[in-house]
Amino acid sequence: MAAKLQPCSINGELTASGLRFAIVVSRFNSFITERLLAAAVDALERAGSASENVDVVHVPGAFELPLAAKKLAATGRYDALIAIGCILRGETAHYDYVCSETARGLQLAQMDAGLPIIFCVLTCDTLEQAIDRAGLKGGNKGFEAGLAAVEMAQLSRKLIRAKSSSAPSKTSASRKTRRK
Ligand code: INI
Repeated sequence: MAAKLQPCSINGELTASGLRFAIVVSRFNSFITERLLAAAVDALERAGSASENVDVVHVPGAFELPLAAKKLAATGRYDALIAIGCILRGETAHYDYVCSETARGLQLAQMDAGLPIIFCVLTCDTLEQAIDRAGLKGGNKGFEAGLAAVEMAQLSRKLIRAKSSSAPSKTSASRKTRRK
C-alpha cells in the first residue's frame, strides 16, 4: 500500500505579542468606521498586542486609504496594516469609483510592499447594512480584520524564514559557480 502523504502545513498563529501594527481609518462615515476601529483594536489586544505596538492613522475618506497605507508600509516599522473604511451607495456613480479605486489601491500597496494590508472597507447599499456589519447582526468586521492582521503577520514571518532556510548556503552556491 502506498504511504499516506502527510503534507507540511504552514499557518499563522493568533498571537500578536512582539508584532507591530498600524490601522489606517477613514473619517467619512465615522459612525461606522470608529466602531470597526474599536473592534479591530479589541482583537489585537486580545491576541496579546501592547499599546506601543499599535498606531492609528486617520484619513479623510476611503479613497485616501491606499496612499496612507503605502506610506506606512514604506516605513518598514510594521508587520501588518489594517485599512478601515465605509463606503455607502449614493445616487450617482461616485460610489463605484471610490469602491473600485480603494480596493485596487490597497491591493497594489499590499503587493508592492509585500506587507499584509487587511481590507476592512465596508461597501454597502444602505446604512442599515453597514450597521449590521459594525457590531450588530453581521458581527463586527473590524474584529475579523484584527484577527486576520495577526494571522497574516505571523504567516508572513514564517514564510520569510522558510524562504531563507531553503536558499542555497554560501558554500553550495560558490561550489556551483566554481563548477561552471
Ligand atoms: N468616502 C468614504 O469613505 N465613504 C463614502 O461613502 C464616500 N462617498 O460616498 O462619497 C466617500 N467619499 C469621499 C472620498 O473617499 C474622498 O475622501 C474624497 O473624494 C476626497 O478625495
